[in-house]
Amino acid sequence: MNEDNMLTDHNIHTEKNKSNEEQEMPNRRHIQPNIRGERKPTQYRRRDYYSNNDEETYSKGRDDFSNRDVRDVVRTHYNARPDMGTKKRQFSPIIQLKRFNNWIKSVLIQKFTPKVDDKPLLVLDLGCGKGGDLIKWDKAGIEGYIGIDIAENSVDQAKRRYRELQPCFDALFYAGDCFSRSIGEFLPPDQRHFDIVSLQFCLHYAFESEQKARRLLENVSKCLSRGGIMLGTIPNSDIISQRLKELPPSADSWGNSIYKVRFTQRPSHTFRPPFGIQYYFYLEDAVTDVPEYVVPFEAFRAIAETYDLELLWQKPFVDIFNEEKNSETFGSLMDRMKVIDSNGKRGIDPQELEAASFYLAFAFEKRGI
Ligand code: GTG
Repeated sequence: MNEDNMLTDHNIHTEKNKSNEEQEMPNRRHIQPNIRGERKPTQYRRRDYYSNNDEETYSKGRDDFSNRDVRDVVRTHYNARPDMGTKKRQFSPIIQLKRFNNWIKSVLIQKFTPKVDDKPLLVLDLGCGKGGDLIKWDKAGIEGYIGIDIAENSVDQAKRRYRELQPCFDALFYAGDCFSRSIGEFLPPDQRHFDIVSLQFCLHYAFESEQKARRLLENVSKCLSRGGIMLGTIPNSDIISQRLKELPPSADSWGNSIYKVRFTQRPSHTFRPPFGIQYYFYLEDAVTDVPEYVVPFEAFRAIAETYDLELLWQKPFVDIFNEEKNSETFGSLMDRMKVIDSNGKRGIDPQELEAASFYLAFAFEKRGI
């Protein structure tokens, strides 16, 4: 086992490093007395779960990144993005949108994390990035976490954040591409059993080809136990279809001052065949004109079903906001996460809301054996 992946060094945490999310979100451990407090007994520790690793055997799935293609553009882009830290992040021109999207992910995670006290929850975060969801998973009361991302610099930042945050779960982080390779090549057998697989803002890269989309869903399905949950966030193909229909014939892009979607080849709004429909996405202070692919939702749902993943729920971000903004749990969470518009009301300003309306959230359940 590579010691670098074994993150148990918890001594560099300071209060000043805490984000809004960390300071303000209610922690399930605090709500449920039987899981309150310190770590669970040692049988729930990572060392016991993830034992007998053979780094030599299972490192072959991790990439040497020798073939330059779209995934290298994506990887290079995220590798080049500095981690600005929580203080500077507050001054991001899209901080409202970032808070809003993080609130949406918190809602999704809290809604679909099983509420079980007698069983440790294990999470696989495919496309973990810089570890932006570590606090959310900690609040959800999980016991084990594996984060994988194609951008090795992001993975290093995620490891650093894990050390800073000292969450109450054990974690491993890997750099590699599990959209192209079998998870069996990637993780040793004792690291392949999860209750939740999370795919936040990353599934669209897999829709470059049917092969990649299938590979990813096969990996997810293999890793989930029966009743396990696959959840995530993706661009909303209904919105993309609607915007394409509304575009004048000569136009190939839309957006506003903070985001832009640009097709190199304008597709039919029905998205057939449903793979490889490429566009470039720009979001101020986040994504700089990176190629990604439409995820036609019905095709996604149908393929997922062939891997025993059944759709439980899907909702556009804006609908989640409208439904949950006044709810007891998530409305007050919105206040605590400072998701407020320029008038001091719950929500975000119109430009940011338009960018947020580009996305939907989903949850599937693993059926079968
Ligand atoms: P982002 O990753 O800059 O969001 P943050 O919330 O700042 O993340 N978007 C993102 N991606 C990857 C895509 C994509 O592939 N396609 C499309 N179409 N859109 C994408 O991304 C910003 C926005 O870009 C997203 O909301 C999407 O709309 C879009 P991060 O810095 O990780 O912050 C998350 C959490 O971590 C917050 O709670 C922070 O307070 C906390 N945090 C931030 N920095 C630090 C730190 O230095 N230390 C610790 N401990 N926590 C930190």
